Amino acid sequence: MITQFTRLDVAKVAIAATATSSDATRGAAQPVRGTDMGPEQSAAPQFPNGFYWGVATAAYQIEGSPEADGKGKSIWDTYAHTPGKVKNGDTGDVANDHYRRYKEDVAMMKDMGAKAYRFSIAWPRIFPNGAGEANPKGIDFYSRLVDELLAAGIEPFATLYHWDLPQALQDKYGGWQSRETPKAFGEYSGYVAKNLGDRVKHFFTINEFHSFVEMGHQGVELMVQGKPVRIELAPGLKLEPAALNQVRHHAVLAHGLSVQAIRAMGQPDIKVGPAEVINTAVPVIDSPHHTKAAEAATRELNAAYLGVMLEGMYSDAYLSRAGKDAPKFTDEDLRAIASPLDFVGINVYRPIIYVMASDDGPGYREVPFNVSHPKMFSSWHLLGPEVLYWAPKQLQSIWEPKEIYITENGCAASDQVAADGDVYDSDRVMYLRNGLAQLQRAAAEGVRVKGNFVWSAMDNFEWSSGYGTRFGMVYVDFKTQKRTPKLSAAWFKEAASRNAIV
Ligand code: PNW
Repeated sequence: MITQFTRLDVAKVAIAATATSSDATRGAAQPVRGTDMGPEQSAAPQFPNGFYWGVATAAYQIEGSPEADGKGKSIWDTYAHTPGKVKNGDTGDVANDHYRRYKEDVAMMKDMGAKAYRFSIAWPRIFPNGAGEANPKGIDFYSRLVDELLAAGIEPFATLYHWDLPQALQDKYGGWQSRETPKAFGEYSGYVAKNLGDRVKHFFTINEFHSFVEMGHQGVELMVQGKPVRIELAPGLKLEPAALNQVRHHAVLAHGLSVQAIRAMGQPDIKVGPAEVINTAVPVIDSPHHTKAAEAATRELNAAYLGVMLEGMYSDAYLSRAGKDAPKFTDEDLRAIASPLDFVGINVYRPIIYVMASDDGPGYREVPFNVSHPKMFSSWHLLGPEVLYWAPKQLQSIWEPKEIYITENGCAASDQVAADGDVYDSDRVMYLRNGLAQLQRAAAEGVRVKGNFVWSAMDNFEWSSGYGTRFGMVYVDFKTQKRTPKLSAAWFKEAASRNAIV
């Protein structure tokens, strides 16, 4: 009990010290706060100077205007309009009407204290048929958005593929089943870099390889609190193992060709990397024995995506698991896939598995989630804030990327506008505070994390779950398009302004 009281007292002092030092120390180099507390009780340092406190969205989830200015159809236009695919028959036809309200949305992000914005570019706005003739009105929209962001002092980070494949490529080639799609993606990437690269200095190639490949081409089933949860995304295929492995390979090949095209066509100071949902094995016990085992597990869990991108080869374990269904590839493919990167972006929502060291098998074994393990509001979202420590820590230790971005983290909540007009998303504040404190711990230990993007800047179209699953720090009334910042937006603003959580 005595230890508990002491910790509580220390925490109170730390909070008081943080409050008084916030304005004075903003931007200063790693100040030591609360020096009167004694050496072993001093507060954790801030995030590094210039840390990007960002927010994220994706084109199909917010833009609406599916036919404006010559846009072609994407596989999400088709999928959402297929009866039974999306909850309540919701579609992205209007979404947040961001295509027309982008100025208002940029102003809102500025008000929240966001220093960076990760948005995605809709490929079928730029190439309505996936390849061939570009549509200048498509790139104009993103050019205006980028100008608006820069004028607001918000750094633009653009994702080239956030799942809205041109329908023409699906129809003509079977989409990601063909090598034509990575080739077309390379050309599209080069075109965008050439046209926006004078102002956009950070590009992410592809968002969540693992999600759109597995959930879009087979469907994924997870056990959460003892119940099965099935997730599907467009195009909603159910491929055989060999075809699925080939889609995986084409996805990483597209990334590699995109990196090469950006280097060839864009300005030399452009930085580029992927934005992958890293499958993180979290050690249940914090001893070197178990943490090493967890690292080995994480490396293997990501073999088909981050592994091949960062090592230039598929792991033996992956290839032997795949057996006769292994992907077909050339050495040249591997060289392209492993093109040197400036950073690695990772989306981090939850631990994928907990592990312990083991003398059997690969040196680790999975520890099952207890049925009572807490979760957040969306069906798949088991809670484990420490994953925001382990994911970047393991990423750095296994593959040593130059820089790391957390390209997404956040949670859904049952948000409602209260009688007084505010939205009290206490669970989201809890989630962000605990997760980002873990990220701060990683940064304090020398993990080269340069920024974090909260998913999401505002409520939006949550894929197959539709509009009922709200991930925003800003509430959106989808009938009136009114935006209302939630409690979490106020929390974010405060944390961003002092560049620290604790
Ligand atoms: C990401 N999981 O998807 C996407 O990048 C976003 O577009 C999406 O809105 C956001 O996270 C929230 O879902 C995920 O099952 C989908 O662990 C599924 C999982 C994680 C992320």
